Amino acid sequence: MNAWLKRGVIGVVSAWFVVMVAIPATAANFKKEYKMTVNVGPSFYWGMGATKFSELVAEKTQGRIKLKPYFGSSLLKGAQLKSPQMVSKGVIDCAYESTINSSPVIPEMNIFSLPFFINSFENLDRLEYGKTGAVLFKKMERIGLTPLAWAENGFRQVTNSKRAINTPADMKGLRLRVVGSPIFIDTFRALGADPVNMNWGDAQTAFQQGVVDGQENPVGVLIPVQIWQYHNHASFWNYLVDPVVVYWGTRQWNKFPDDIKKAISEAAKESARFEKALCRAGLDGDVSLNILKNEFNYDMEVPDPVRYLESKGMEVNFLTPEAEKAFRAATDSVYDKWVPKIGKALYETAKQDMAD
Ligand code: X2X
Repeated sequence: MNAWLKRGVIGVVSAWFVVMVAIPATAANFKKEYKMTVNVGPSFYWGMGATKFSELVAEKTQGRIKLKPYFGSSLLKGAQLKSPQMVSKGVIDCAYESTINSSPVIPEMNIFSLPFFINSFENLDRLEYGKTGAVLFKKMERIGLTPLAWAENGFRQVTNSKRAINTPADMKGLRLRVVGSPIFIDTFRALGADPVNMNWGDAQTAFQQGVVDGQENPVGVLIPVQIWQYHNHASFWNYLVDPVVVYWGTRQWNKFPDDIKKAISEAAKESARFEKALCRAGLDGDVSLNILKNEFNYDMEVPDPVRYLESKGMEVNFLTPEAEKAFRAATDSVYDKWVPKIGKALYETAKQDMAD
């Protein structure tokens, strides 16, 4: 090979090398669209958080990453409990999902579903940002998920068309739609109700047709779904809380260069702060309303969810401290069965986080 030709070959080879090395940082290597699964619709508070996340991802990556929310678990044909497996396998890239929907795969997530265990936003934050949250994120990492932020669905309240629920006796025989996570069936059976498992996608038809007497969900779901169309009683019993985690499939995540990882992580955290504030607005004094106004320039449409439900004709009641004790006592069997599944050590860690 003459010198001229040799130089040419070296030139081509080194140009190829530069392209190959530089490629992870170019758009060419990204998917046209990344898919995000969300169990609820876009008008639900948690759906609004997912939309905010995709907007922030576009903004913070200068349009290099397009993340599209697929609402109503449409990528899963409504099978909401399959989100962690599908993200872990890489069939879906990312999720903005309730911990309830990952609890069948990650039993430790049931720590949030122990009845009458975590009863305030302060306690929830202590868990999420304390040792408990760190353990849960480790569990997610072990099954190929990269957790990015804690968002929220909220404290779940029961609504029904029969009567106000003030004492455990009021639960007797109520046919209630619950999510298909087994701890819910155990809890409602322990309380004397007649729970039925149903995916959220089917639940709305069940409410319309009066197949069930009631259901349980936080205000960020009750208001968008206009629950007053079906139920006239709302019992605010804060019996358990439902966080949402923003997570990405690790195999896919690891293909991103560091600047993209950083941008997406920041977008997840910022959207989660917005979304948590939507879910807590009017339930934590002025704290969340001020976050929305001052940090996001957002005026909450429903600044007082309890009054709002009342204005729609619902009768809203709250439990007395004695009633709450009676409900907690009625669910002892749930603790006996579920604390070992969650892990006694994690249960103790959660108690410790709340005490600190
Ligand atoms: O199915 C439900 O009730 C919902 C929408 O709250 C969850 O996805 C856990």
